[in-house]
Amino acid sequence: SPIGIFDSGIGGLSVLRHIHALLPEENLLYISDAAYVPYGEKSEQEITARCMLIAQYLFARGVKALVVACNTATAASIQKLRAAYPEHIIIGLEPGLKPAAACSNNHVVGVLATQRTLQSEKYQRLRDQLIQENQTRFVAQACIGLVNLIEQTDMDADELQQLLCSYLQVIADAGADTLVLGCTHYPFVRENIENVYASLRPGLAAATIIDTGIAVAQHLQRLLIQKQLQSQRTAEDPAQSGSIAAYTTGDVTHLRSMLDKLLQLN
Ligand code: DGN
Repeated sequence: SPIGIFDSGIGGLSVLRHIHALLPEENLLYISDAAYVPYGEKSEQEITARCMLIAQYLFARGVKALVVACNTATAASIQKLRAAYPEHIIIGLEPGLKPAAACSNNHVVGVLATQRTLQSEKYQRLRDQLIQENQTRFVAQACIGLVNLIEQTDMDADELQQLLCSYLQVIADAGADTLVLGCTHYPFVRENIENVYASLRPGLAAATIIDTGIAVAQHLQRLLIQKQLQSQRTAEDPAQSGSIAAYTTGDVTHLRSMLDKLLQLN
């Protein structure tokens, strides 16, 4: 049976590619809830309603594990999803504050995420705990509009540059040497983020970028092994393994072109 992965849009594909690379024999079923993107500016109730509906659909399709490949949806709904499906593997995405605090030399960490993620209790609790433990300072920036920009097939490079400059300036002023990509859409503009950030800190070493996509794939692998649910490549039917199927509540043509653009699987 497949692994279900979903996001409000194409952001979760940045997680899917790590899962596919680490577990190439698994069949993946992806849902882009593009009719409802962005989640970041919606209420917790609205987001939870979407997550419950998508989880219900994916479990009905027989997925053996569910990856909530969206920080916003995880913050809003993971507890309710786990309560509704206690017997299933459900993995969420969270901004990598812990690895960032461990990596930062000067104990100043910049966090880029959606408004909803930064306002969530889950995020604030973890941040406060780490502030106490590590004496790390977290400079958070809600990147309103960035998800919508990344969702565009013909993203305007100047617009992206301007948006990143304005969002990264505060973080650069605070002197952060480590940046957390706290939204699964952002890895797709990782290079742009690195370049803009470097340009705002002339003469300083490049920042460390934290993206939890790989760690999530590894966590999923561990759980599958633990529960003996991992797929083996069968000699009789090799075509049956490693497939990727993607569905959307939005525009199919858009999803198809984004899959080609972002995944470049072969
Ligand atoms: N990709 C989502 C996340 O990781 O938070 C955000 C998408 C959104 O809808 N704002």
